[in-house]
Amino acid sequence: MSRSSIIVAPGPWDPEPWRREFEAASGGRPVHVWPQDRARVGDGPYVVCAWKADPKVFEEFPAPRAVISLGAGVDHLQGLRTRPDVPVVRVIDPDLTMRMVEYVTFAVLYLHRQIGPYQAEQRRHAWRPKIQPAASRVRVGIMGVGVLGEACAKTLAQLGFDVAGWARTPREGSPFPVFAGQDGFDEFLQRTDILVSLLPDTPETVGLVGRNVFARLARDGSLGGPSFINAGRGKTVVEGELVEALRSGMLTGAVLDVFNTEPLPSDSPLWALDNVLITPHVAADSDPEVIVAQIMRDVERLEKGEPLSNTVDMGRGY
Ligand code: NDP
Ligand code: OXD
Repeated sequence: MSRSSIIVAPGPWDPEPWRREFEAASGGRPVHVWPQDRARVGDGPYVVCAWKADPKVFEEFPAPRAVISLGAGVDHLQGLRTRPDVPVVRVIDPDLTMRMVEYVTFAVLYLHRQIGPYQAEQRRHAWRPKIQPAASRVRVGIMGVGVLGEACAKTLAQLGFDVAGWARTPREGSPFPVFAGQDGFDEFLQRTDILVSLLPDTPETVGLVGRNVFARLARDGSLGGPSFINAGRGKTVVEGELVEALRSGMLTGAVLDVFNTEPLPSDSPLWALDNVLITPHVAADSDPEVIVAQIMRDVERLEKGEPLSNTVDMGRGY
């Protein structure tokens, strides 16, 4: 098969590092950054490598050989759900996975070691030791134990936390318990002190996490109440109900990286809550220096007619 041009549409990200890495790794294939290079794009086959790009890119390039997400999530490619003819590929990379493991481990330890309250006491010059339970007495429940959730679960289990996962489909042979579907949801929530969401944004998960979920978390835990970490997708959470749960004490705290609207609007009540730590969607960034090499291997596979590495079932949504 003939070689493909590479159309790079990195949306809100700085395009220059992507241009640089693609040009260095493309083996002479033409690289066009969209929309900046619009005028230079010629005819011939192409792949589109995109991140939260304006959907207009697919009006201008309606017949890509493949679409490659520059990140792990593919919710930004929802428009392709009706295009089963176009293979969609996502990033699975140890660098990105480790970044998420770092973030989730940090967030769990932040809540477990009660760092938020200690920071508030430091500001008041107050020396007030709290009871500090061992990790083995803290039950962490991870919603979404795919590539990222499973890696986080294994690291947290190594640190001694009592970890379980929740997934869409049952699985066997997991080193930690995995509850599945609506049938396993109650039992999973009732044994969870720190709830971590690494769910993708799909038609099934939108608005899944709200009052109804927070109310079912364990109240008999060693940390005095349940808490929440979201590094998956903001749209899986009913944000008004999250705010209410954090104000009422239904949740003792939260560490949040993703939101209904990003950037988080300056008038969001979340900013002002003392028991919330906010980061601006940085849990696991895509590093062009490592991701582009993986993408180019897939482009070569495509051109040789070989199966692509990490294709996504867009009908399922992840
Ligand atoms: P995967 O596709 O590998 O795993 C998704 C997991 O979610 C699977 O365990 C899947 O279940 C589960 N799941 C999906 N739908 C449901 C459902 N309806 N009910 C219960 N479980 C469900 O994704 P990754 O682990 O690689 O990434 C997860 C998400 O993390 C990404 O989609 C992205 O949104 C987000 N992300 C955020 C980043 C950040 O910086 N904040 C960076 C990278 C990713 P099953 O195992 O049964 O298929
Ligand atoms: C991703 C992200 O999905 O950064 O990769 O959110």
